[in-house]
Amino acid sequence: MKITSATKLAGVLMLAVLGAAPSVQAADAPVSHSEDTSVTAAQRSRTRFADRRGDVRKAKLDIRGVSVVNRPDRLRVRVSFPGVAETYDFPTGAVMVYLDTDESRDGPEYGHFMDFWSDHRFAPTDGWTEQRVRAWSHSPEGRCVADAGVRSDEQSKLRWFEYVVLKRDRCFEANDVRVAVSTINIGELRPFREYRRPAWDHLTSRHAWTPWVPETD
Ligand SMILES: [Ca+2]
Ligand SMILES: [Ca+2]
Repeated sequence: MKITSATKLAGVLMLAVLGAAPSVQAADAPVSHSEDTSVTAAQRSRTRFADRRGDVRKAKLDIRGVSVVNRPDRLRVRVSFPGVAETYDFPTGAVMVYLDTDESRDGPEYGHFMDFWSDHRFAPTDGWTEQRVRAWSHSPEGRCVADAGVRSDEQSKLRWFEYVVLKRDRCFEANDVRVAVSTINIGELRPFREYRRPAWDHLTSRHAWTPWVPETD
């Protein structure tokens, strides 16, 4: 019974996560890989970074690659995984996407932080630590919250998650960026169990930055 309730709750929470920023999702046309003629400007300007396959004990959050689309109006960071057979067969754990926007300051300035079955937060950082601030907080709803959202592959089979943030004065302001990505897998939801040790994966290595990705039209 406990698992059934948890699963239902998880579904509701996940919908809340995916529906957190409808304005962002509605503005992004679905990405199609089917025909060359359907390639969008965003795809042409996508910069890809690869990570080794199978370099983590648990497969679900094995980072396969990260791509970045850095446009004047928004930043999109897509993290790709192996995928699962069943919709919402997600692990418990988290994805962290750190953003460096200022080379003169050590470490990231911002990050997307997504806990599976819980919530997604965009926040400034202090060093590599999330600093929740009112502007980006959901309670009370901050003035910048609607700018950051999450998308996933159409069938929610953990093939990729994309973290989007709009560029806006006094919210997220950036030109060139670089990213660092980490995942932590702490267990399974169905049936529920926690691993004795969490499984970490990083884009190449912990706190390693990609090269700078210039802003392009
Ligand atoms: Ca990997
Ligand atoms: Ca920095």
